Amino acid sequence: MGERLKHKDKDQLERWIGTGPKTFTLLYAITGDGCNSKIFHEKCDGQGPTVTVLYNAKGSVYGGYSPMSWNSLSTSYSSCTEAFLFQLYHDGNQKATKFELKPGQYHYAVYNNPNYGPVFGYEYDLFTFNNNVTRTGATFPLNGGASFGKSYEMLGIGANDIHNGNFNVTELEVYRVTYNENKQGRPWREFDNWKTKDLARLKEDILSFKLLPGLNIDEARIVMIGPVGAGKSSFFNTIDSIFRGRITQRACSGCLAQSVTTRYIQYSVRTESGSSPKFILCDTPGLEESAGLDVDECCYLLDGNIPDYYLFNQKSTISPKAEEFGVYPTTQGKIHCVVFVLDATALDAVSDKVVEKVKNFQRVMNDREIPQLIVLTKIDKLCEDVQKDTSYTYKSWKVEEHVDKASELFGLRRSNVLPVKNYEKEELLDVNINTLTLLALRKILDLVDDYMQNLIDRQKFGQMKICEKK
Ligand SMILES: Nc1nc2c(ncn2[C@@H]2O[C@H](COP(=O)(O)OP(=O)(O)O)[C@@H](O)[C@H]2O)c(=O)[nH]1
Ligand SMILES: [Mg+2]
Repeated sequence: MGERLKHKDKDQLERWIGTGPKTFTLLYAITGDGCNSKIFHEKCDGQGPTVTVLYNAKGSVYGGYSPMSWNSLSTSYSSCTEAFLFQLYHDGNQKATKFELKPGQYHYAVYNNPNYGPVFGYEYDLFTFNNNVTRTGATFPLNGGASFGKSYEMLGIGANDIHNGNFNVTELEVYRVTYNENKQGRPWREFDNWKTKDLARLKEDILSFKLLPGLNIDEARIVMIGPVGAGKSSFFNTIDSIFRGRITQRACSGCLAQSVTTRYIQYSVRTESGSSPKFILCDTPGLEESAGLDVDECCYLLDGNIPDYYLFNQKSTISPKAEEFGVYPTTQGKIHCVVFVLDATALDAVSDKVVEKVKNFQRVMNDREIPQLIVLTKIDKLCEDVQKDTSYTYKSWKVEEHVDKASELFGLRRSNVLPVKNYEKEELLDVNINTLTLLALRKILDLVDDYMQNLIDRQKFGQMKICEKK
């Protein structure tokens, strides 16, 4: 039986219930078990706290939480203060709202009747179904009813804004909710080593990164592309700070409307002891609808034709005839990995034209088999828990939601979307910020390694002539 309730929805319910980490076990689903009160009671009676969730074809999701077991012993109300109704989505849009019991209505929290499905509130705020409901096509026209607002405080939200004005559902699920002391908000991405010693290991991993022999490439060249103010310069500064052991500000960062970075600048990183990890980060001017790189410039950049510290001219594109144009780019000078840097709080503001521009860039990147990832910045602004403690990142459903969104926007794998929190106001380094950043960097270097292996194969099978410097 497939669960329809998403991970982040469970997290939201867990927070509303508010008594610690929970496990949700699916007990009953009408699509698999049938919409039948006898079956509902067989599966759900005596199971302790449960959550009932209704889904309709319009993408609305709502329901109720009962801290008490369902029973079919008699027809009676059960009394409590902690039951609540909720909505999670309306018309497919997230709308997380909790509707609590009104004072004086605690005796009518839930209603048990052997012939009814789950019922909440006095005659009845939410009455799912009576006896048996047969499926009509993909939906179940529930024969109960919703008179929201009798026992539960609906905060001015009308029934239409919860169930779209009808009671047809595509699914109704009941989950048992149990306390799970081993679970501290299940992460959506696995990683539990947020300790200083693990950070040291991560740093070692990155410092020991070497390019495959046989390619004559000493350093991986990673280019950052993204809108003005996305945090490209800050991402470099954050990485640089980690290796230097103090907050550095080598790349000029700020919040001017026009791009602070107007040059193509390549940065290498130096550790406290003076060694350098084997990568170079390349900063580019901000990507805008009518400014920043165009597709030709993007190709020149990828192919290593654009020299370091080149000042981009908004009015004209660099030409192969230009004096500074690198005519014999080496494999070393080419770009080996592209990182799109996006502000997590501004994903909706990325215009269709910018997305189209990026899609065109991706075409030329794919032609060259260059791996692409997204670094998603400013996640501290998305979620208070992350702001307080960056190690909460992989548990935050808000971050997860924005990772999903960014992955869809540019059509890249979810696992290649790397949430980060850059140094901006901090004066001191933080283990968790460092760990999250280095996890992102390690992933980037993993993809560089894959790319290099492909280069070796191209060389081996003679598909691509690796261009060497004269
Ligand atoms: N809160 C927060 N602010 C950030 C973060 N990354 C960058 N910023 C701020 O966003 C602004 C723009 O950053 P910048 O690196 O100059 O963006 P760029 O134009 O892409 O190079 C600066 O004021 C940064 O301090 C982040 O992760 N969290
Ligand atoms: Mg910049």
